Amino acid sequence: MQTSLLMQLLQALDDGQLKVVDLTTPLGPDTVVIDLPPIFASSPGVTITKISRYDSDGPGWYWNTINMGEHTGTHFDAPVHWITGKDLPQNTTDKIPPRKFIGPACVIDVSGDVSLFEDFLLTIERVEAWEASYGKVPAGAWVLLRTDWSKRKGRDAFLNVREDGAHSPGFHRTCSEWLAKERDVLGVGVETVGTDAGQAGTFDPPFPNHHFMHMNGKFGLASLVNLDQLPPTGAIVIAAPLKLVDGSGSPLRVLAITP
Ligand code: 23J
Ligand code: MN
Repeated sequence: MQTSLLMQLLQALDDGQLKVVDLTTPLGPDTVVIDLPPIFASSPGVTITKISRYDSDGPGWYWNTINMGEHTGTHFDAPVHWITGKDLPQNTTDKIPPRKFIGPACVIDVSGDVSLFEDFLLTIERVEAWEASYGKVPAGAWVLLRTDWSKRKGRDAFLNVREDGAHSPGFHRTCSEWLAKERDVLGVGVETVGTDAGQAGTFDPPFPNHHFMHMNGKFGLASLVNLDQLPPTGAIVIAAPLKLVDGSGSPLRVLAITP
């Protein structure tokens, strides 16, 4: 019997031909938030306070109030987040067309390089080498940078801040601009706290990945986990931010469906 595409998808999930991989880190008081230089305002950590828990404040129900910055934990960066994207159409979390919340994943594994050099930056040449093996990055894809950075446990190891600032991998400015313009990606996703390298505040322009991605209407995903469970190609990513009115981003659940 002919079943619909969507019913075939569910059947494949049930029989194990496809699986769901959770690319999201737990969101709670221990979630590590970016540490900008003290001259800039900082984003607060996560606080969760009880409204009631089957008690006199609500005898039959449990619920909490949550407080955090938009860019906390596994989160989405909208184009309006950066000044270069501030005047683009449909640049906020409530206005992005929902079709853009799902796309194919191109996973570039640079974990070996990063284990040797914390400040590793992805270059155009490196993506072209990946393309020689796996094919051209298609328009509308998420480029996910697998660094294994999410395996670093604890705030100090994860942020890796020294006297001269944070040290963590990212993208060379030319690569960010090329992925946005020449490959027309949906955006980039990373395992680090933000989509720019730790030292990117010192680059020209500062934070070049944010600068070029958001200038071109592209998105970011930060603090992803489990990228080591994805194939280089063949998975799809579902990343739908909260529909915050005028939002610059939001925490979200990021799911991959993999063969
Ligand atoms: C503000 C300023 C610099 C950076 C960031 C935010 C992020 O990484 C972010 O979460 O978008 S680098
Ligand atoms: Mn962000």
